[in-house]
Amino acid sequence: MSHGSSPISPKVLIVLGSASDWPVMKEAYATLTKFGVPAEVRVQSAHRTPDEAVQLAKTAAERGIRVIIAAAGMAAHLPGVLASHTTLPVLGVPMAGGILDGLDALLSIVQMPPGIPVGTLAVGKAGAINAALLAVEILALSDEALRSALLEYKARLRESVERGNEEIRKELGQFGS
Ligand code: RP5
Repeated sequence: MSHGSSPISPKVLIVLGSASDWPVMKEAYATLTKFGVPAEVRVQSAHRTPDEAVQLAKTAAERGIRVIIAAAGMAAHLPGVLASHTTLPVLGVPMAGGILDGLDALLSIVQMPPGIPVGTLAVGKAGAINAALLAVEILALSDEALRSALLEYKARLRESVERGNEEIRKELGQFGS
């Protein structure tokens, strides 16, 4: 699966261990799109298509990719395998499902041996969104416009908390600071 037919070369590569991860991981793609960051989506499995997954990691940097986001569930080896074949930062997103409902994937992704880091995010949708935001933050280190967009995003988050605070306190008849 490849998304974004624009001629702009993708800066972030999102790799899914299975097409079944897409309903959750499209949140990452949507978040990157909001920041105008071109992203490519591929389905490659560390277990079912190991050669293709390795090839994807080995060629990512030369294609202009700056950050890899990898999502996998169960015995989630994909982020670690990709990380072992590239010097690009790899952000791992554990997928829920199976009898351990994501705890298996979380531990598989987070417990990397020293030498091969994988930045591990939360299980599921929160992790998908945060992986994209972290990728934007990494890209923003050398992109002033992206940094401004992140500052605006945080200001909007603050406003939404303030709105919630006011609504609940108004409902309870609690006024003042
Ligand atoms: C993992 O196994 C995938 O990342 C997915 O989360 C999980 C189940 O895959 P399917 O059986 O739905 O293809 O490799």
